[in-house]
Amino acid sequence: MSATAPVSKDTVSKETELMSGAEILVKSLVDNGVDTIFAYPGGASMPMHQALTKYTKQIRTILPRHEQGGGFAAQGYARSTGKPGVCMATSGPGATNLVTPIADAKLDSIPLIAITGQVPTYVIGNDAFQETPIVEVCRGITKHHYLVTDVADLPRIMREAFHIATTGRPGPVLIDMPKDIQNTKVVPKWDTGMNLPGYTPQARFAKPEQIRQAAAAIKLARRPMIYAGGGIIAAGASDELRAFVKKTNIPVTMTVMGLGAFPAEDPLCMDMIGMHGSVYSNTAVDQSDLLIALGVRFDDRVTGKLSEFAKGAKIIHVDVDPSEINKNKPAHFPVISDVKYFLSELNKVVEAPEDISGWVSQCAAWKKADPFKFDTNFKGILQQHAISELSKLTQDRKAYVAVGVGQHQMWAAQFYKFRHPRTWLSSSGLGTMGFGLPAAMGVQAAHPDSLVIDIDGDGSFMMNVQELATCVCEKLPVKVLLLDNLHLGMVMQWEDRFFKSNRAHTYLGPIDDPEATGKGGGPFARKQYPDWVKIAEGFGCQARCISKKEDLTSGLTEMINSKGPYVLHVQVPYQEHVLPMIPAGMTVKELIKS
Ligand SMILES: Cc1ncc(C[n+]2csc(CCOP(=O)(O)OP(=O)(O)O)c2C)c(N)n1
Ligand SMILES: [Mg+2]
Repeated sequence: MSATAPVSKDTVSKETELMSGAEILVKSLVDNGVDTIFAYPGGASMPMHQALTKYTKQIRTILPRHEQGGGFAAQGYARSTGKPGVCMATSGPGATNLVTPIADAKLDSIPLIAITGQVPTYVIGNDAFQETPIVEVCRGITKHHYLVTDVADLPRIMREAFHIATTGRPGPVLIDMPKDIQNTKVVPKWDTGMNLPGYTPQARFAKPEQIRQAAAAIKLARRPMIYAGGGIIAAGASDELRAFVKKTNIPVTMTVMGLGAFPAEDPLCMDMIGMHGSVYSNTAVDQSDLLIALGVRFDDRVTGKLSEFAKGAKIIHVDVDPSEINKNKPAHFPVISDVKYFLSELNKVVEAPEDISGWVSQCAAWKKADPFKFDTNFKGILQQHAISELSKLTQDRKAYVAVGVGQHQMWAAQFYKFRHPRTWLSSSGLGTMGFGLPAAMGVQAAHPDSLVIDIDGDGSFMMNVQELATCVCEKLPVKVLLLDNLHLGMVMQWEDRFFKSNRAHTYLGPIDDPEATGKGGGPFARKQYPDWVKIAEGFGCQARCISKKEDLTSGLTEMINSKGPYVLHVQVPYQEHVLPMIPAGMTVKELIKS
């Protein structure tokens, strides 16, 4: 996205023509390359919807069934393409329904443009009908925000919004559009520049001296590890990372946001790190003497007890956001830089460490000793089994996988083999249940011919199940692998581990069932609730329910090959725990394996 986006040649209006604020906004979207918007209308945003109908050739407007769904769909679009995702809502309740996707985009550094209708400027502050001060509400969860009070500012604001959302560390930008501004007509001045003093992300490139120092530290390392995060994906630096590993032979672990940055099948891939990461990645980082941290933020779900994390290692920390450096863990080699630039410069000079063959074989031995595993003798279908089978069945194509939040999310991270950046979509920082289906919908809108799968939990799926209607009506053939354990599994796991299995509102069936208080017994929940096949079919979606092991492959194959949206409801047990696990705030020494 260029900072000085050119004025579109394909204009609906002439340059001298009067345009309303709403039309200026929509034309700015077109000029910034937007081809899809997820927008739910209301009184305060109707002019913008009317304007959208003038640009149907350039922009597809998708009507989600809930603004939160629209916000996550826009994120799905953004996460899978790298381009900004755009969503729109009316004032008041429409706007507040976007708060969660905005907060989510902030924590995962996703470029999102959120547009809200607002009551007219002359009643702002009056508690007018459907008024919420959405800029105030979102102040702490946006990268930047605008309340537009003069229509003449709009071309500049739109240019700035796209620039800010997509440069440096990406993030959400909110544009609040009062209704009178939408309706005011002016002859827009398109060639205005931006006015962003102090915002200079373009200046963030490693200095030659820093590249030399990093190369020298790598040459001397005996037990180096690469710790790669979402920054690699955001910067489009996956190829550079692969080239770096090829040159240096250093093992790689990834954060949950980094999955896909490095191919799972590579022998040097140590898979995911952190609370539910692999035993071998956590062990290797613990034992390393040089930690090359690329586009990561030393999140507590990765580090556990900070003072013990990578205690014996010197740390090279590269991040485009200066506020990340030394935030959680002091770096010996702090580098404020675009990570793609850093790696491509480093790759020109870096040499492999002098002798790490012993270390590399040690890492391989750790990997062999403690793989992610599950009970293959289990009579029914285990979540892990369903996911690894799906992974096998889709490995020859570039499938996209979105998830909800909970056990199924962590198992997907562990058992689905990701090879390509931007194919894994997880609400990682905010951990928002309900993310999976709408995110998958947004991916499908961006990649109409691709296989897009939402691996979901029953609790998470319920939170945005209404988006099945969008999938059906907008012809977005998303597949849902619904791993139904009739529980809020991840919370139940913590009950089992830390609260003596005392069930406290983690059962998703009727409260008079013994299972509601943990007295059910048996691996499966006794009653099924709700009837997911009926729900899916009610939306006009194909669906099937399976519970037997022998039906797994045929069920998955039918789902994958179906033409339209499809829900494969899989009944799974609820006793299963996500392992390994390093309890919050602890260290690899306290890692639970069984
Ligand atoms: C919006 C929201 N509310 C609550 C939580 C807390 N939470 C985390 S995981 C989880 C359970 C998720 O259940 P489900 O989607 O069925 O997945 P499972 O763990 O059973 O695989 C809950 C309640 C959350 N992450 N997000
Ligand atoms: Mg569940």
